[in-house]
Amino acid sequence: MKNILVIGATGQIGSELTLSLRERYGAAKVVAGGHRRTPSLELADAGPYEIANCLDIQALADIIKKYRIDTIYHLAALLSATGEKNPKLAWEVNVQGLINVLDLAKEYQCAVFFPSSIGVFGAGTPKDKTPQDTIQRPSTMYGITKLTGELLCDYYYQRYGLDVRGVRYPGLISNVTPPGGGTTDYAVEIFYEALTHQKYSCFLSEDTYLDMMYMPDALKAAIELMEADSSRLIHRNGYNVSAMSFSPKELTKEIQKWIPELQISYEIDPIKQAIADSWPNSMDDSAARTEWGWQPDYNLSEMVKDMIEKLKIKLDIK
Ligand code: AKB
Repeated sequence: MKNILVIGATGQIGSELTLSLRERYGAAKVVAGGHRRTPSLELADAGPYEIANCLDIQALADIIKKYRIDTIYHLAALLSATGEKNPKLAWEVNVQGLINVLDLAKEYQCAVFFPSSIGVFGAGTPKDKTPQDTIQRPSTMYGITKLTGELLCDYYYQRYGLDVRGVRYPGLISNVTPPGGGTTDYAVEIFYEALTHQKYSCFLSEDTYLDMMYMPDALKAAIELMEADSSRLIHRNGYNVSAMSFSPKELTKEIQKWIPELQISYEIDPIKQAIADSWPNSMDDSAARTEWGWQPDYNLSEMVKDMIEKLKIKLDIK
């Protein structure tokens, strides 16, 4: 990995992954590709920044040539709830955007990281310890686009030998860039509301279990998979990666250990609840553990402690 392009660098994963990659490989080696003309100073000042729209194939080709890119982390995508509001746009960005990236990667011989999601599973999938290889009949447009993405990545590997790798991320929790338009977003919102107002109205029911992961583990998964010995990878794409599984009620209890005044109420959003109900409670990630040594660092209590400590500093709360 010599020259890296992160597409979606201003998003929830990209804003932190770009900084981690720059720390690891050197700032000049990692181009942040975002859709904003005014990215955060941290992103734009510490290394190269380019406007990168995955639907603009010529602009992407120019960036790849200019920086002699050999590895692309393609993170730009619409999330599940937004995808249900605008299914055609979700298909356009999540599928056509990926095809553009794969075609360019083929032309310029780049390795590609593609983040899939627990969204690729559906109501017919076993919900507990969801296997790596199982029924995949998603009912959301987001899930359909991510499953199509997994298949496209397999196709480009098998047909053209393109080095494409990817994981199925669970809900991601971060104290840096908030998510936007996801079904698992409650698990981030609750921290901000707990610290600022000591109350939170949750859009999922109290006993909705979902797989979740703290952002440092999500970054570690992406980087370690891309550095893994290719000969050990049997699945290559769509690896289940899991770190913790909890419900809103359990998360609230854990946060109350730090903020006892927190009160939770429930105002269920039927669309988001239906999406969450179609997803696994917890995934079996043994293929990732065996094939490239995946191992998360944070469980629920460690994540909650770190989130509260970091957000207190960010929000200037004593
Ligand atoms: C979403 O909720 O849409 C995402 C995901 C699980 O892929 N966080």
